[in-house]
Amino acid sequence: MSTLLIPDARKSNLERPWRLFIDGQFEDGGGERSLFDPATGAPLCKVMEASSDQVERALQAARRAFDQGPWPRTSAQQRAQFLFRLADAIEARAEQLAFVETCNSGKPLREARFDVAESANCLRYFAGLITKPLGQTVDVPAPSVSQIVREPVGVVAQIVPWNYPLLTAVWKLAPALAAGNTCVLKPSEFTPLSVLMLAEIMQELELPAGTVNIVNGDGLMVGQPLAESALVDKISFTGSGKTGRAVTAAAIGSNLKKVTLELGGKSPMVVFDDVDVDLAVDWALYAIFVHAGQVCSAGSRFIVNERIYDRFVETFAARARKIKVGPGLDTDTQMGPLVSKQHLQKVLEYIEIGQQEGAALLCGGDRPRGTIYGDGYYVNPTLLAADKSSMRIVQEEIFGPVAVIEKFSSEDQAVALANATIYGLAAAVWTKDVTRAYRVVKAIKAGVVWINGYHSTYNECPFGGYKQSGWGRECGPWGLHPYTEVKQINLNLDPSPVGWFNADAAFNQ
Ligand code: TXE
Repeated sequence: MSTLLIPDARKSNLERPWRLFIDGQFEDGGGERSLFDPATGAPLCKVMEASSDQVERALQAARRAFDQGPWPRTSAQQRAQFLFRLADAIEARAEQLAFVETCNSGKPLREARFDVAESANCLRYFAGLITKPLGQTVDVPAPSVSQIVREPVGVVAQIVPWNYPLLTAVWKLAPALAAGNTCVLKPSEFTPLSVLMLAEIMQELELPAGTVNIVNGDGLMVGQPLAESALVDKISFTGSGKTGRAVTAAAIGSNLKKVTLELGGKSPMVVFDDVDVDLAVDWALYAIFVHAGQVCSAGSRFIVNERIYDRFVETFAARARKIKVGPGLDTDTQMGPLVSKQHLQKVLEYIEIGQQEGAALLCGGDRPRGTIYGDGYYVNPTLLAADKSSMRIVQEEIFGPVAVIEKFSSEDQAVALANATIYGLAAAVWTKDVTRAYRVVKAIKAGVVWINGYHSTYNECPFGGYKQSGWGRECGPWGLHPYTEVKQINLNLDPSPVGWFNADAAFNQ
């Protein structure tokens, strides 16, 4: 198998220097990394990566741009206009962006197209939001009045992962820019391409120099210095719990910069026995196999009532076996490869661990065979039956096309199983009984709970986790506020002598 899957005419989108974006200019990096096509395992392109000096220069540029540059001093309306133009420009280049996203991350083209469209929507949402009232006045004792305003935090560092390279970046850049901050963003070392294209668009639209800087590279060389830097006022991170802890420790150990974390999950889908089983299975397949399970909110634990358990398993396994696994650029593909060879190894290891722990393999567990797959990083849709919630495959985030299924007999047991991990990002409840649905929703500790659905996320609504799934929320006003500092401005309308030494008078001020 070869890179022929990537049509020659479109290869030019990939075969060019991928550089760093610092202080409004693209520049060569201090090092270089080879990227591989997840669909074939063949070399894709090379990307330049930042040296320590370049990371420092990017931080200095963002600092200068915040302290002296025009962006934080523009009106909300001007910032909104830029974000609207950026959204239009993304849409004008949607096909190129989606193509590059698929080549780099492996996700099916239609999923990449969705991500690009959502990125434009997200920019428009925050463009609209920032021009709406954000402040308040508070009725404090006369003769003064307090006004509460929100100001940008300052320099924001943003570290994003490889599963939604463009969309997670835009989820962070859109509110940060709307609020008037300046940014240094580190894409994942595996998937920097679409974000670099975004930087090209920002440059064409003449975003003031230093407002957004993109530094490619790995976690230790580039990510850690961002978390440690005293030039940074806030850091927003999406990735694993382990790295999230390292980022937080660095923030605490340096200048106590503000921290927002989105750290993935092990999200349950609870299915009661009054549902249409075929329909519930349809959604369960979507919950786990979209983007091959590499989704922080993936429905990776099915908790199913014992009365419909066998039928659920049978239907799920039969349909999972029919999912068309293949290269993302093939429009028939329903599920693409995993992002990298390292990640493929991790997912295969978990399938092995599960069986060693005593889980029954109900479907998948292997890799698809055939010339079309080359050395691509594919795993077939997999379902494992777990009988103990202490199993590692129940507790740990696998982040691949691997779900576990557990059985329950009572509502209390279903809730206990749903809550029995360290995570609390998302959950779903499937039942026709609306009273029961709300009862269970209230009992589940998760940042988003879908009733008779899965995966719907909205730019307007908060996304983030309870427990060890993170700190804070993204999207909606909840996603904008962490990019602001709150300031109370108190105006004394009648400054008479303070009367500090006269207890009664002071009390009446
Ligand atoms: O994540 P990391 P990895 C989970 C998922 C996956 C596992 C490991 O279970 O299998 O994490 O993936 C940067 N200081 N999620 O190793 O390390 C890194 O370069 C600062 C869930 O890829 O968390 C990348 O840009 N930054 C998740 C980003 O952190 C550091 C999405 C994420 O990488 C750093 C991805 C350091 N010391 C993985 N080390 C989700 N929440 O959706 C690494 N990085």
